[in-house]
Amino acid sequence: MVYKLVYFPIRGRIEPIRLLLVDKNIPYEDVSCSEGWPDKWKSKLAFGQVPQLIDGDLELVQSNTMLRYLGRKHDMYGSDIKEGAHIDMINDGVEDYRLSYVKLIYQNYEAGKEEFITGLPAKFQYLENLLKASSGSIVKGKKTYADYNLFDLLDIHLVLAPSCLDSFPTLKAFHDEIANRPNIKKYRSTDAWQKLPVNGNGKQ
Ligand code: 0HH
Repeated sequence: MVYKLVYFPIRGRIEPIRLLLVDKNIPYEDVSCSEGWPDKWKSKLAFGQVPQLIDGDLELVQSNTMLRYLGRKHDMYGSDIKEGAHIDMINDGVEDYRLSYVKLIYQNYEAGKEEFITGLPAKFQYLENLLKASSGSIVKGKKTYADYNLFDLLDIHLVLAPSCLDSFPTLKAFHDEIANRPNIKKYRSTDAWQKLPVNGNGKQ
């Protein structure tokens, strides 16, 4: 059964899920909901929102639930409950930072961009410290579902502020390693991916 990913044709909240599947060579199909949104879709979605992951008879929404489901299913959730909790903790931190980014992009881009960028080092220092403590990974020697979410978070911030990782060597090495993994590199080098908007309102 091939996973179906229902979302708008943007990177947005589904990109970490796409990256996980691409890296692991797990087939999936993108299903665009932009045709007929909201009438055709909204009432069928558990919270009236996308992204949605369809795995046979399972229909999941909430992007972080989808990531954790794939993490459990494809062995990217650590090897015991303590590692699992550590992975969740970092993923929840990534979600907090993603929410600030989404708020900037959709509600305050022009007025807030400069101040937002000035505040990035204080946030990124926490992530730098966390990764440094595990030899540059979320869990030493293992890929986790949260790796793709953290990678995407760093990646969208690099689009916003290209020098934002310059003083964070561990985060920069983490980003470079994932960007250069063969399947991910190939996926991100396609014309289709390069043209895919980061967000739904044209701001990035
Ligand atoms: N907590 C949820 C999660 O993590 C949040 C989901 C969410 O905000 O999954 N979904 C939004 C779409 S993501 C949604 O369904 C933001 C992208 C907006 C793109 C719009 C148009 C793109 C056109 C190319 N929003 C619709 C709604 O709430 O009615």
